[in-house]
Amino acid sequence: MSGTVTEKILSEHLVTGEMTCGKQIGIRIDQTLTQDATGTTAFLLLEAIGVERVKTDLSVSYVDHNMSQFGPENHNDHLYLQSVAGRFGAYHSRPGNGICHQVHLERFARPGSTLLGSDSHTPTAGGMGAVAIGAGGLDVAVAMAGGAFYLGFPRVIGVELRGKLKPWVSAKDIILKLLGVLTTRGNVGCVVEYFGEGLGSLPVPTRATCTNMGAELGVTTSVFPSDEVTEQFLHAQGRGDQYVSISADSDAAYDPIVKRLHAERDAATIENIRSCCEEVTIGEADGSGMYEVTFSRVVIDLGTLEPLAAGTPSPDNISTIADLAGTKVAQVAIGSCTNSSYQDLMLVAGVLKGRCVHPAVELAISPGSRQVLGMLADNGAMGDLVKAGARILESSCGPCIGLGFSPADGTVSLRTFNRNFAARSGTENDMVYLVSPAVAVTAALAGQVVDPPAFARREGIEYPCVEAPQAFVVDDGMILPPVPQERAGEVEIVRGPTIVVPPRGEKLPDEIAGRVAIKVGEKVTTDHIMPAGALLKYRSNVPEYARYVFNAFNEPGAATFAERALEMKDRGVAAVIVAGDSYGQGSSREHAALCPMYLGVRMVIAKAIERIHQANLVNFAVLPLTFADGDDYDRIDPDDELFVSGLDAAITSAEKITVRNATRGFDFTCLVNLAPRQRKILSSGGLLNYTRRQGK
Ligand code: MIC
Ligand code: SF4
Repeated sequence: MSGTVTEKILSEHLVTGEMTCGKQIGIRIDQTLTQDATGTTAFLLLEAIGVERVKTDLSVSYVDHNMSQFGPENHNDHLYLQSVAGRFGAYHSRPGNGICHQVHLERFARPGSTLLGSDSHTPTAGGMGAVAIGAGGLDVAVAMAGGAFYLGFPRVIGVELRGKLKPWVSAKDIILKLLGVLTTRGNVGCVVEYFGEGLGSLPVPTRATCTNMGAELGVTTSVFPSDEVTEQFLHAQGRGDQYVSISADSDAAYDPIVKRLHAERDAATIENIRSCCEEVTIGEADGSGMYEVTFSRVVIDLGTLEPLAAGTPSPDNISTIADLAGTKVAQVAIGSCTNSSYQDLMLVAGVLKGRCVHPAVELAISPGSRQVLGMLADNGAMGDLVKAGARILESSCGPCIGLGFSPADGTVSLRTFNRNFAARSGTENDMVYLVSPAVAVTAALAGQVVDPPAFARREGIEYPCVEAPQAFVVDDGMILPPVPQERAGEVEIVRGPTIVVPPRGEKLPDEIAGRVAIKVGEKVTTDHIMPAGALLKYRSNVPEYARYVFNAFNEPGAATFAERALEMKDRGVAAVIVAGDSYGQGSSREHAALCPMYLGVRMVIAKAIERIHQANLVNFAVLPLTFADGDDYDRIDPDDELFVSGLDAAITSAEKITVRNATRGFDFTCLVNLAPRQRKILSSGGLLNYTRRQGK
């Protein structure tokens, strides 16, 4: 088939549906990945589905999130995951082997394949020419059981790269530039596809940084073509035989992009669009000052990019490093699945060699994988990092998910990560900037934000030109292969007492007499709904973890959201969540649906709900509705009684439903934005019930 890379891979994997924008398609999934924080639930649900063995070409269970092991919970999870992976025919990447996305890129990702992962940064493998999508654990369990994955056929946003990056400018600056153009909002149902002559100079890990952080755009995934650069990387990983070439045809058509933007509030975005998009048209402003801005593709001239940063609370809150120069920095963290590759850390080591971190700065470095760590140890770069005063953390998510290395009150932390949602670092009112390794390491030496090339000139630091290795050191000793089918029955699944079978969804009643249990504002992330950090250890125990739903909004001394919701549940009143735009942004964690469901939440009404979270709500039989008129959001208050009837029919086929606000005495219309299969899932009381009924 001719077309874009996205179209080619999707058409090869199509099992059902029509390849027309917005229409639901089902695709075959070649590979899955799970990580421990979502993986225990995914495997418990796989067990509940009732298959004997995973049916994908390859499934890998990684342990990389919950590694601090305060109390027995984390180790219980590890033992469960190792045993259940062995029994069900999945590979198991042991704690210490690295962050799932980095290891998957190195050892398993294949061009032209489909990968579904229970982590929102699964698109990292798009840097290798795979269609790699993040989803809830139950969707991944269904894929492991051989079921298709369903999605709306995407709009493909073309991003043309021209020219070559200057020294000290890198992948992070490309994706931050793109976040400044596309923002974190309004990209649901799209795929970002990179093309152009600029690709040739970007190694696979650089590409993977761009596709990884594409998750922050809210797109379904991001993808690069598979070319000689991909071939070289696969070859260096000892996997040259897995190379296939995939590129868009010269006549491939990318979809036009339409964004609704506010003339004043979004002035910077409009400026970015004007400066680097083609065929830009700006429509008439409506009564509320919103414009429709249309453009055909994004064009980024790599040679003109400057180092950038994204400040708390959103990855699209972009500034230039020139603007931030002089800002005092107390902490620098280099790592995460976004920027902890061999090349990233060799650059950092090259800058630090023979120098020492600024006395006002604490520097932590977490290598992305055991391969990266081992190679740095072998070639001496690790010695340079250690001698420079860097604190070497293990190869895991660590500070990226608020597990350790939280910054001090009132201080600035520079991180090479992908998310900077308020308090994600573990510190209230944190001031985190997401930056490239070059910006991070120069700030660690200077004690303040500096322009890397200018600082390097002043200090006599030569730009460390890091070549892509001809051969990575390959040692898969920490990846346990599946137990052969004939012996799988002998594997005992280890279930510590903190591994609790998750509750099931229940069919919605035809009528809901509910109450607004909470009303939240715009861009509420899954981190706000289900906090991670120190509470991440309760992931395998929904009743315990559910106590912390909406912890970020709980007031000291007042009843928590969980207490209020459970009290309503006891009285037979359904809890309703009312939310603003982009509700459920961020992670794939299905606990953000599962735990509220456990507390009695039956309905979410928002101005807009993000893709993965919307799917997770449906999977656990919570009804996601959106306001037909966003202004109705302002007419609802916490504790209002809401009444809705005729749900059976609405779920089966209606596009709209009327909700009565009994407290304020008015009716408002909500959109029932559900794909046909989602309607069936809701009618069955959730994806688990639906899948069992389908026999897979
Ligand atoms: C994240 O970066 O927020 C996480 C932690 O990796 C999540 C997954 C989870 O909540 O377990 C994600 O990105 O999906
Ligand atoms: Fe781990 Fe952070 Fe990557 Fe999530 S974003 S997988 S927490 S490193």
